[in-house]
Amino acid sequence: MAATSASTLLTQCSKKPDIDPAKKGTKLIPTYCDVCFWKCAAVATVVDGVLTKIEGNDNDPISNGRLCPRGTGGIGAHFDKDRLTHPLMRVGGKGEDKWKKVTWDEALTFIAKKMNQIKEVHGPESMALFSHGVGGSFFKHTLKAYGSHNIAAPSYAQCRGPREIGFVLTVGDEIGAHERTDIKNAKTVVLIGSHLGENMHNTQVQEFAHAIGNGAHIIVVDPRYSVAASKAKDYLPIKPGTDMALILAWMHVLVKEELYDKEYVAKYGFGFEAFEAEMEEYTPEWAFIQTGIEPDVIRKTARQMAMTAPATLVHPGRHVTWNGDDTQRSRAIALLNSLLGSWGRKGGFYTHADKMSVPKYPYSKKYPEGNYRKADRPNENDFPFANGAHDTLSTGLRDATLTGKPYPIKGWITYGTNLLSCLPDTRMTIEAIKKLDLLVVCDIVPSELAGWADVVLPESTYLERHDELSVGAFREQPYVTIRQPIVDAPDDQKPNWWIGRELAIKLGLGDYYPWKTMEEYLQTRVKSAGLDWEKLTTEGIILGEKGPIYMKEEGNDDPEAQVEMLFCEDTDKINFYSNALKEKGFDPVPKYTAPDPLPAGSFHLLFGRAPVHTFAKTQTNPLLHEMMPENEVWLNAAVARRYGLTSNDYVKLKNQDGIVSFKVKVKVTNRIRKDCVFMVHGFGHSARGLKKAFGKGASDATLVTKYKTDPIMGGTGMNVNFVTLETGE
Ligand SMILES: Nc1nc2c(c(=O)[nH]1)N[C@H]1C(S)=C(S)[C@@H](COP(=O)(O)OP(=O)(O)OC[C@H]3O[C@@H](n4cnc5c(=O)[nH]c(N)nc54)[C@H](O)[C@@H]3O)O[C@H]1N2
Ligand SMILES: Nc1nc2c(c(=O)[nH]1)N[C@H]1C(S)=C(S)[C@@H](COP(=O)(O)OP(=O)(O)OC[C@H]3O[C@@H](n4cnc5c(=O)[nH]c(N)nc54)[C@H](O)[C@@H]3O)O[C@H]1N2
Ligand code: SF4
Ligand SMILES: [Mo]
Repeated sequence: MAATSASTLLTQCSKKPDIDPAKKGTKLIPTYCDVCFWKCAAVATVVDGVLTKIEGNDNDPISNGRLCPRGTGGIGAHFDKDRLTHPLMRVGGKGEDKWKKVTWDEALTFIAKKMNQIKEVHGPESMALFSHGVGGSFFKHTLKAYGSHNIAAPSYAQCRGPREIGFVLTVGDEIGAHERTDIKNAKTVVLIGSHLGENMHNTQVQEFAHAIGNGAHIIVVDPRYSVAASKAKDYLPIKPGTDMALILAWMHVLVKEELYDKEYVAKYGFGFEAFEAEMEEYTPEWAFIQTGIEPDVIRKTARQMAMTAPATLVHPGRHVTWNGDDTQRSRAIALLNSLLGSWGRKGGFYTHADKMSVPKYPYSKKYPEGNYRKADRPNENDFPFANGAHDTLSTGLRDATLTGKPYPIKGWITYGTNLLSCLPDTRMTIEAIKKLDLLVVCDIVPSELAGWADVVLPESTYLERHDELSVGAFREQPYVTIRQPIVDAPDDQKPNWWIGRELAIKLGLGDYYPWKTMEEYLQTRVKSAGLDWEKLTTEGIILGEKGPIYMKEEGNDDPEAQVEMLFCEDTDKINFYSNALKEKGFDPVPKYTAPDPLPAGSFHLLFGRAPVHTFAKTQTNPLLHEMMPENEVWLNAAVARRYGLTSNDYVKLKNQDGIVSFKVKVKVTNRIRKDCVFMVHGFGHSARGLKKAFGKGASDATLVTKYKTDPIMGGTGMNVNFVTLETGE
């Protein structure tokens, strides 16, 4: 994207900053990006006190000195005229969108009073927090100090949760974010739905480009001819919801043709015989009937994978909550990689090097003992494998709010998440909100969810605040990165750490915050790690000692391959057969479940990302808005002809439950199956305060009223909705 001039941005500014003589000149300030959660380190340029551009930090292994288009356009958030400017309290009925401006003191006093009432009547666990992103850290701290552990994130059970559990059950470890996929060194890359290039997670896209440049063989499985598909040697336009059948057939071919890595499987595998016996029936001919992919294509692609193994990466995806059997599908992907011997090996999956040791802030006060049983599962035995570190189920907390079981939830605080665009069935979310005694929404813009709040707290953007350190390792390189304020917040917005701290003080929990400023907090952490504060704040990043990333194996003295691999806890092996699943009544070897049949005249509703937007959170950013103001609905050309539609006509979509979308522009294309429509997630905003984005395009979220819950870990499969087209006005 071309750098936007300061004057262009200034015309978009809600309040022109005073040019203070002290601010004259050009300053470069390092930080890390927050337009998504990839945490690319960046350097912002400020001219005469005005933020003019942001670029990648050359020393950062995550950005490699380059930001994605969203990161570059991220500075628009600072200039957004639609921003929240002051704390707001509801004066009308819930959801009527009638407000009075209040001071921070009034807002936080009100919240604290309500929270203390809830605690008195129902116990502290009746307050829940929904939070996405690093900025939620201090809200979490305050809520735990108050006595509740009901803290959920839609980036888990609506995103990658089933993938993590599927891999833990199979190879004994999570994929994690950043993904540990060795795309750069892979000779064959298989993408099952992962739409890299539209999904813009920076380093993955850079590595994907690198792999293509190196002549890697790309196989893409997607009902839609994605950007990644356009780079593929084999494109498999699969019938939606049938990927498990394809993966099983691939494994059938590898086993039957004895193309799998026998040595690897014999050495590291558990239960292979039972697995092998179950693969017998999944012939490519059987899979053809399910998936629509020709048997010879299935055989050919399986052989291709075997040919370059172990440098064959079957990408595990990230947003995998599709059909409700997502843990098992992810497990099948882990098994396919295991047959190829790619887990732990170069060109397959590596392990990030160890992070640098940066001690937590030395708080002396412990969180209170309380009801640590979370409210997201009415029965203890529900979703037996939802037991990761970040396991709380957002829809479970919503159900508890609706039913009062296992105990009532009476208050929600939300931070950096719009529950009306990320949870399935927004009707249930609204019903749950109606039952609450308190809804606090902390956001930067007046989102749909903010419209239902009792109190709205306006946060300063990531360009105007400090945040928690980013302590991580990408491939062999450990790093610590800092986020620091580039410019002042234009109005009465405050940073999350200030809000979390002040709220704790109002709740009588001030002892949990012995520090006064974020700089003091950060300096304590940085100094206790023995790192140079001056260097970190001026360079933005401190790099650690590089470490090995591949599995240690006999006969391989490559210094990169010295990681002691731990496999599954129960067997110390890769579980081709899972006793853990069997014990809980699940299939020990993945099986295929056919998707619900498509009703006549309907289409599968598919959705995904566009390179210039993140979720439902960037549509009001003036720079990103300009690049893509609305989404389109992709329609196969033959189908469009039948409906008499051409590109740029508008239609509405109606789902199986009678929900009708806003009108949305048609994109006529041969790049999608005839039984599917596709749209980019995050558009069709219905909040009137989002002036630029209001009514532009359609929302997939409102059409996702149906979902299938994964019985293993509680993820919500949302790719199970059907729509019809409503033409005419
Ligand atoms: N229908 C449907 N649902 C989905 C998905 C989908 O594709 N389709 N994707 C799923 C996936 S993969 C994920 S990870 C989740 C994502 O879900 P979320 O992360 O919850 O994403 P959004 O719903 O866009 O909510 C982000 C909110 O944070 C606000 N925000 C932005 N910056 C800041 C800030 O600095 N401070 C504060 N306080 N707020 C800020 C935005 O204005 C917005 O209201 O959604 C999941 N749900
Ligand atoms: N620009 C941008 N990049 C992002 C994000 C963003 O908001 N904006 N969000 C980030 C986050 S949190 C996540 S989780 C990822 C999500 O990105 P990914 O994990 O890559 O993708 P998904 O959302 O799972 O899948 C979308 C793709 O799956 C295809 N698809 C739909 N149904 C099926 C099916 O049944 N089978 C197959 N094989 N394919 C199917 C769709 O056509 C589409 O191409 O993106 C990340 N990167
Ligand atoms: S991938 Fe893009 S939006 Fe995400 S952190 Fe990096 S530059 Fe920012
Ligand atoms: Mo996600």
